[in-house]
Amino acid sequence: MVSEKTIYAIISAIVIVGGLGIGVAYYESVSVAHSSTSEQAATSLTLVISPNNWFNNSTIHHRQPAFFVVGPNGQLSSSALIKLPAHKLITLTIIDYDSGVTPIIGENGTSNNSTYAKVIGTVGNVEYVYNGSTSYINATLSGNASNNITIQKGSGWAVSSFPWVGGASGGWEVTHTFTIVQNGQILLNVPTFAGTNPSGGSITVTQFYLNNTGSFTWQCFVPCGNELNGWGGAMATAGWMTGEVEVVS
Ligand SMILES: [Cu+2]
Repeated sequence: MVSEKTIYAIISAIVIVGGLGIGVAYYESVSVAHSSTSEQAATSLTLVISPNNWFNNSTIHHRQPAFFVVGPNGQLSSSALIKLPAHKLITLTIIDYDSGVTPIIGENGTSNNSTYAKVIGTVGNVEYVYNGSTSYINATLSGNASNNITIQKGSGWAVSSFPWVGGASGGWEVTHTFTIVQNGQILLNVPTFAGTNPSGGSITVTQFYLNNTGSFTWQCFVPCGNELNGWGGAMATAGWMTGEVEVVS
């Protein structure tokens, strides 16, 4: 006969061992999830903008511009969800194959809001622009030969905002913006240089911190889509000219 006490002891042992097992399993799943999260939230982000991507078969929706993320091994991936770390210096590089000025910039298809031609939320509120020969506001670039093309912080290449060029028929020298917003507030605004055809295209490098964790929207504020005064198509489709930024600790 097995005494009642012995049975209780056996049951207790099973419960304790089982509990330990669950504890180990839980700990492992948490640590695995944590390490994969920190892997995805790299401190450098490289984006590529291509101007003429096939959106769908409708005649007005083909040839839409889009941001792509360049992955850690150089592969292209969607910009619909971008993970970034909080409280770390993030280096952003935007390789923009698009060009052309815009008279319309801002929250809707008719706004002319110069705020979005400014660099906001980066270290020093500047960005560094390569492949440009225009007179940027606050940039002091006079010649490239002595600059030695210092990537990331080439002295004299810093731009704090882009000008309006071309008079009444011209526009802001901005093709697209990479803008992170939180409840209508601009956390980050990185405009890309409009370039000049046929030598259009530019590379923008800047650095910034994100100090709050959570989910935010990124959006281009140059209405470069179709319909809705330029705010349809790419402008309203995640992975094209808008998406989500998840800031993780
Ligand atoms: Cu755009």
